[in-house]
Amino acid sequence: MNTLLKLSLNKINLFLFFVLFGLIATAQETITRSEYISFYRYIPEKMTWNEHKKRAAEMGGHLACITNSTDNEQVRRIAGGEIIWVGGIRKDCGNGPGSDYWKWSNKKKWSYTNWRAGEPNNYTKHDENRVMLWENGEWNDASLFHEFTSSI
Ligand SMILES: [Ca+2]
Repeated sequence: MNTLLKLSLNKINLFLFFVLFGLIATAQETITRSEYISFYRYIPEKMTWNEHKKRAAEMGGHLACITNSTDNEQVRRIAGGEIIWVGGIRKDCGNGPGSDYWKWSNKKKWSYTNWRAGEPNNYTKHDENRVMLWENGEWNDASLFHEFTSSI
């Protein structure tokens, strides 16, 4: 094989390598990006938190677990002005706004909050153990026995 042909083949190989590398990188980026896009569905029936959790599981999903302001706004918008249950659960009897006291029902990281001023207040002491969104998207801790709509 002459040198010129060898050089051309090397260039083609190098070119193919980068094309393949590019395709893999693009595919990985698509997968990574899709993890950040959440789709929510509004459940208009007014039920307790546990009833909504059960319904979500039957539909193959979870109550909405909100980890950024975009998701919070999306959930608020599809609720159309209704108070709505989301997947926030108080870990134990203590009270505070952060991950020491709260977790998401689908085990997502507790990394974002939108508590209304003065919340969570555990108003009825050891009873306000779930998270609901007010009409404006602010959060409140409330008793799981209240009947609201939900988003999954
Ligand atoms: Ca409260």
